[in-house]
Amino acid sequence: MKTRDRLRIAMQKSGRLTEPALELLGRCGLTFRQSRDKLFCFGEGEPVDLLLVRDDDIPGLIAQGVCDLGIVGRNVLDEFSLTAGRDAEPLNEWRPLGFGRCRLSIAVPQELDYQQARQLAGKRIATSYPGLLGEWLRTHGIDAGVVTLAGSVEIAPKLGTADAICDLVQSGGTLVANQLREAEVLLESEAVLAGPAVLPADERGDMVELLLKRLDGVIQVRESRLLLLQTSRHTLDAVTRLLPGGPQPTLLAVAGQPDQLMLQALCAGEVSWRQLEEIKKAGAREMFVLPVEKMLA
Ligand code: PRT
Ligand code: ZN
Repeated sequence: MKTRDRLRIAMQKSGRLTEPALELLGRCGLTFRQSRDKLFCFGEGEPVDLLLVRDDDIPGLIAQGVCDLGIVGRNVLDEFSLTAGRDAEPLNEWRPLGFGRCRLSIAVPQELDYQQARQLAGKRIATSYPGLLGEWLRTHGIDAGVVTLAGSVEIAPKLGTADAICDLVQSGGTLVANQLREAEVLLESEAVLAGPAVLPADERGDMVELLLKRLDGVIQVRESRLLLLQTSRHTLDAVTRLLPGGPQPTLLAVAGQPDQLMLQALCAGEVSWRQLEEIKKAGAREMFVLPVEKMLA
């Protein structure tokens, strides 16, 4: 087979991951001309094209070598790896991408007094993730029935086709609406950049390396926050101890107030209201949390 000289990335055609994936690729300098049938998008700047498909098809397309990379939920990638069979090309999660967060959980009817996993023994659990559920049941030594359904898993207990379900949960609203309660979390998921465990040894491999570097820069900046606050000198230690991880803060004098300092710290992740309230209690005031747009160390 003739090798391609352009990199091909598979992503979801229309769904939860579509917009954030396109946005992320855009930030990495990849823009696309959308073709009419919308299956194939030609990359404009870099030699990178997109294939727009159903998310479930993405791991298989990579394993077959039709695409070099894919943007897909960890839940779909891991399920493929567990069920594809030994002959399939092994896939790797190259980067977590920080969107499409959800968890794969077992949920039980609210009226069940659920205390521990052993109570699932002998029950029928409906799921679209038989690989991941089967593996979890095996590692926990639980003998339960797995009922594989393609969709509408959450109504199975009401229909009497299962006693519990194993499905993706985000806000938990779907579970509540179906009188179900989350009992066990099997997998924390988010969108990931998936690819073969061994990258192609030609220009496409170089392009993947370049893309990974750009992604790292984009992800690092996206999660960084600049924290600005004022504190008096005698509360400085207490305030500094509570700062979320990152390099040493910068201290600036405040004009006309010799006891006051302005503190500036780059934080590696989101700063929550709780954290801010704790820092304030330690003596900080005038606090600002700013997003970081670009960073060049
Ligand atoms: O057509 P195609 O097959 O491509 O799309 P799809 O319908 O299979 O996928 P889509 O767009 O629904 O989800 C794509 C990916 O988004 C999933 O594989 C997950 O990795 C991720 N994701 C994040 C979610 C959710 N959050 C989510 N909440 N996928 C599905 N859900 C569903 C879940 O199945 C349940 O029905 O939303 C419901 C639960 O949501 P809450 O908020 O009520 O808990
Ligand atoms: Zn799907």
